[in-house]
Amino acid sequence: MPSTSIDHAFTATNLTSAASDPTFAGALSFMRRRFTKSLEEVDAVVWGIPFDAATSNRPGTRFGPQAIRRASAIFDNDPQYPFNRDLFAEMSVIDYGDCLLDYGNHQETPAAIERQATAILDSGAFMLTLGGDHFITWPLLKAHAAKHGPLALVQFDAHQDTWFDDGRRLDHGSFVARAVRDGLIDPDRSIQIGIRTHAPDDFGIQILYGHQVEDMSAADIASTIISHTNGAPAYLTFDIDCLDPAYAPGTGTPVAGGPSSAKILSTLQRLDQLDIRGADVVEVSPAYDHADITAIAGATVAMYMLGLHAERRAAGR
Ligand SMILES: [Mn+2]
Repeated sequence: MPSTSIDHAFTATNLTSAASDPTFAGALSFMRRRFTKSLEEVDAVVWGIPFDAATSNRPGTRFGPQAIRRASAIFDNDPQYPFNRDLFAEMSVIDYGDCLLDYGNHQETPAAIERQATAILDSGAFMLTLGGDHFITWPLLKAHAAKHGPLALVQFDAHQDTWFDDGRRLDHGSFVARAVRDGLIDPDRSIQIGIRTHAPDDFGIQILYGHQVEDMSAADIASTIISHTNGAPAYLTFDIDCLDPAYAPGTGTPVAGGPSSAKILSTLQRLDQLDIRGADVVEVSPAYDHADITAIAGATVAMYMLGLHAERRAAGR
């Protein structure tokens, strides 16, 4: 189809309807959603948190939101596979731009993220966050838990992120420890998928290790997630290093032996019964990427998260 408009991110006249910008041109918001700070009449918000100062190994995820937005241009005006619908036919989704942070004052970062996330959630919108390193999920969980109570954490990751935390350090490897300590998540209803490292604590969270995921079908993984969360309000966090480095080389702490993007996307597709109250995609680090492999994977995971939300809305859930 020839394009009938361009720069949908700022020329769109309403917040619904798919864009028809050429893949190679036009302003690069996430999936060409309108860039705006207005939260009126908004069903879902996509925004970026370009923060990587809590990274233990290779930095660079501050460029993640830009890379994911750019890669999302590949989703054109067609119905989005596998949902077979224009996700934006009835669901108004905006790109809120990025979280304002002071690079010289990182101790203020958690409060700044929590404050801006809370403002978004207060509008009633569903919030999808593009990271950034995995530290950002802690203040995001604080904002969500203030609204929904303790959440079932569904974490796709190569790492448990339960490392020691003294409450002051900024570490992308301890957000789960903090979330348990602060009562933001319910460990008994939480689950981690794709883990292939060891950390000192699991806090009773169920783990599907990499080798188990290798032996399981996507349907088995999804049904395990659904039964373990058992209808609880859930937060879905997707560390791109869950995927094998073959499918996501552009990340700071890659671990061999992970699942394919095909298997994990097939798993996500089956999570329509999960009561998702918020979601993020983190740890995309384009400096280590090749041919946008990782950015495309991250953008696709983010699109699936919106797709699951659109399915739930359409089903009246
Ligand atoms: Mn992580």
